[in-house]
Amino acid sequence: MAKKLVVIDTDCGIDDAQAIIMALAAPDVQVLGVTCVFGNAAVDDVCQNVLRVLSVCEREGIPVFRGSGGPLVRDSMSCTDHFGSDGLGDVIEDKDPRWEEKIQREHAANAMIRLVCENQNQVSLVALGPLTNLALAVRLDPSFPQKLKDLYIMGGNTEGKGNVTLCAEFNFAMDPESAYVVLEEFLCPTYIASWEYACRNALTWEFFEELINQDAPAARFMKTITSKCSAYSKEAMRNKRDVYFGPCFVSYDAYAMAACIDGSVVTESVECPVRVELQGSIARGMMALDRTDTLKKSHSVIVLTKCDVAKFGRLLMESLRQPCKK
Ligand SMILES: [Ca+2]
Repeated sequence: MAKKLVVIDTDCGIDDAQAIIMALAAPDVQVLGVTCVFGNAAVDDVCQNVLRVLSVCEREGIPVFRGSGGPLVRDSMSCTDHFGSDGLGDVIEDKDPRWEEKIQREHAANAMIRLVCENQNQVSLVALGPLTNLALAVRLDPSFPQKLKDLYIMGGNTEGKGNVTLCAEFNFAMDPESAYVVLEEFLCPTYIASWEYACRNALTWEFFEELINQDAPAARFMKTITSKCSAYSKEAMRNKRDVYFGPCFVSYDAYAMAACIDGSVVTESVECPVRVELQGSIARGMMALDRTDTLKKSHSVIVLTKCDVAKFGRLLMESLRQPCKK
């Protein structure tokens, strides 16, 4: 059987690392490239984080591309340091001084377009960070979205609950204009793993302990990068997620990746048009679901709502037993 072709766009924080590792572990998935964008960390740190993840899984042959270092229009919001200032928990000391030589010269947006043109209607694009590179790609090549097989996005929210601002989710809040452009102009089949989808299908902290204590390099890597990170400290849980959903372990980006790798992980979804708020004083970056067709949009997206948590957990658990032979 032909492998599923995937391009991953990432702002590589800890949950991105988990999602990338999940893609690398999937036997029927071929990752054509990883494109980097600012978000959880500055884009140069993101590039280094991706190289690190590929190295842990012994998959250094996958090309890595540097993309946008900031949002399209307004100034960057200050980073929240959710996963430490370097995005991977501020624990990695042996940084590779020659990392820049390992990054491809082609810009992420150009690389995306090329990889998709070379494999028209066969590539799934999985977007795990702010959507800036995707917005740039559709401006460079307006036919880019129609050449995609499908698009999976971790981002946005469905209940008006925000995690960085009152009403907006991190990836969309970091670059609302790009999120707007992508949700208006990418007319390919689009699947959205929102913040609430991830939180409502959370795993337990007991599961997390079992996950990171497996005897394999990728699991040990995950244990290291989560070791000093407040986002993985059960005691320090006073964030918006815990206020809304109670204590739980949520590997946000892995939900979008799992949906791409194995569609049967998603057990319920809602199909409707969506739009990103750009003007609101407390809701800028919020995704609105138009279930009554008020906006008269011609394009609907698939908003994921329920997940087979046991199946998702198995995918995550097995993925950390890497490197493995494919
Ligand atoms: Ca991310």
